[in-house]
Amino acid sequence: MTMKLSTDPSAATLLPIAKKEGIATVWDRHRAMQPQCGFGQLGVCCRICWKGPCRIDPFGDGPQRGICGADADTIVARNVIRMIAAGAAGHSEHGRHVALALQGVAEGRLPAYQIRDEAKLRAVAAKLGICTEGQDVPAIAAAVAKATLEDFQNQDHDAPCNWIEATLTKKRLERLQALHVLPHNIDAVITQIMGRTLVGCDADPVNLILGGIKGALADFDGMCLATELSDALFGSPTPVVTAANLGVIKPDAVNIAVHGHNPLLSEVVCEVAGQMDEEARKAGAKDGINIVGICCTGNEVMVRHGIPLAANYLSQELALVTGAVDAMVVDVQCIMPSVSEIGACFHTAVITTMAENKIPGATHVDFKEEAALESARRIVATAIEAYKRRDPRRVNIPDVKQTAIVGFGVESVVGALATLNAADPLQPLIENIANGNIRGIALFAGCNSTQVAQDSSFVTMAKKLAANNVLMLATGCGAGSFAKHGLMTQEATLEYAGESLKGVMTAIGTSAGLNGPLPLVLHMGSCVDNSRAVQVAVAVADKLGVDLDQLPLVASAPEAMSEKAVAIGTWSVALGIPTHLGTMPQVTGSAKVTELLTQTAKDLLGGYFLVELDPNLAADKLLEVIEERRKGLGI
Ligand code: BF8
Ligand code: SF4
Repeated sequence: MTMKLSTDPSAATLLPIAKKEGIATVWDRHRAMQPQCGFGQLGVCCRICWKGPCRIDPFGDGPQRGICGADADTIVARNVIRMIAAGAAGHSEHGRHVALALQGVAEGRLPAYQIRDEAKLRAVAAKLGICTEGQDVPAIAAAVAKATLEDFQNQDHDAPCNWIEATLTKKRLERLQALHVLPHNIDAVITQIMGRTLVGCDADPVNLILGGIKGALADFDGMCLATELSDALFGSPTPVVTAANLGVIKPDAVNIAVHGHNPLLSEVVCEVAGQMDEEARKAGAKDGINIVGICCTGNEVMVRHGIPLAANYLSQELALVTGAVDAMVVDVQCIMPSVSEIGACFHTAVITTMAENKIPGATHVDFKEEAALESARRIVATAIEAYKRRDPRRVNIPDVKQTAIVGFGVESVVGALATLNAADPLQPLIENIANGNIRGIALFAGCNSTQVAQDSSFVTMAKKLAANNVLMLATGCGAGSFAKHGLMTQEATLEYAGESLKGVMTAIGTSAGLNGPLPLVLHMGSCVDNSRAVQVAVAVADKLGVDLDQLPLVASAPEAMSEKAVAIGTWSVALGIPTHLGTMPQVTGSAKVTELLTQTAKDLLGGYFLVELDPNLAADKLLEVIEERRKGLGI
């Protein structure tokens, strides 16, 4: 049986071309990898020391303990919390980078950056309890940066991180404090996970998972600060009409794909590209420079500036197969190492920019915030040079592109609601949830994975939830899926939303000046921007005087893959949110860990993992959860 690889129509055009050209893609390598290791899939393989590798026999015939005596429960728990630590490290390193940039701006050291959203900076300061009266913008920025960097430096175990304390409901903070899982210092918590999972340390699966939950909450802290400080520096998202899929690549432009996660790079590349447009035209590109996004960097510039999104995770290689990407500029995370080799099959310059993220075969242009403009100019000049080498006979841009209305941050959602009720913007949302016009809210997050036909689970689930009047938010590659499949349009709302949801979306959209409904799925941004959805949920919970685990709110990562998704999913559970996974988590080799995450968590935290690989059944199960929560609230 051949499994459908992708439901993205551009893949159908480009995969045969890749095949003809002898270019292997992620799907070819997936096939070559079959059958994948069953021990790894169950999480029962341990490589933590060199007496190993050890693996536990899941059928009970062979070894039930590793050479050191660790059993399946210990091994699985250690493996999964190391994944959480890695995910938290990725997000919070991104966050630290942004916080240091804010500090640099405050001190006047970074001419390429400024505070574009002063109101956001002030709001963040107020949230962190910083007094801003009589302070100028640099002083406020310095104080916000200092309070943020404390989350990486505080050594008082009893004092939780500033951002998490300023973000969650009081009840949630108390509940997490009682379990001793509130992080006090992001770096320390990540280090503790690595330390406690060394050979011969923590062997208690419950204790290990609690340590993992603390790490996941450190991940949440890092995501919150990354999102909010990026908004202060680059502007908070506002609704903007743009486009998605590989058809956004233009045949007559110098196409630069920005790929990765950190807006510090992509923002400056976008700005410099505007200044160098004439040079591109002189090189023969009559449409100048065209920036397109891939993965979460794509989402960052999409929601802030309406830059079109070319691809989500699984189609990053196909962007290169179009033969029309002149430069792919990458920073950190989710960049397939294969891109340099595929770029070399064409004229494409694959440019790495971060000292700690290099790829053999790529060109490295070191990017430092102090000299950001200079580096960005070198990058854009490299793209223009590469364009001159482009072979027009090898250009195959699929005629596939969808309109997408994106840019729904907390401020813009509240702003849209305020057009209905200026005095109490959340009231219309709460009223419509209470009266059942909106049954509940679902946050779609996470990646693509070769375990699922690309985008298929996202799309199937969204259509079913929409028909059942569930309001949907999305981030990351999930948002990319919906944008590419035309579900971020007003037409999609008219076509797929249930009657009552359609009515609410139309009322809000019309009153907010969109001349029609809100798009079916609201694009909140990149993966770190999952923190935006939490902020909306906290505001609603506070207004109702309840905690997050009482709201008819669910999360879903139907095509999850990355260690970052493991961290996000775990904090989502810790915040009290039922969290669906549509790919099999590598924990099922331990009945105890599986039970902890899918059942015990419900008693301890209110949230829990719900694993369902079939997207239709998954949507049904989430609808049941939403109804159960409604019943709990008596609505
Ligand atoms: O941070 S959704 S594949 S791009 S990990 Fe990666 Fe997954 Fe995409 Fe963004 Ni998030
Ligand atoms: Fe094997 Fe134990 Fe070493 Fe893991 S830590 S590889 S189970 S001996």
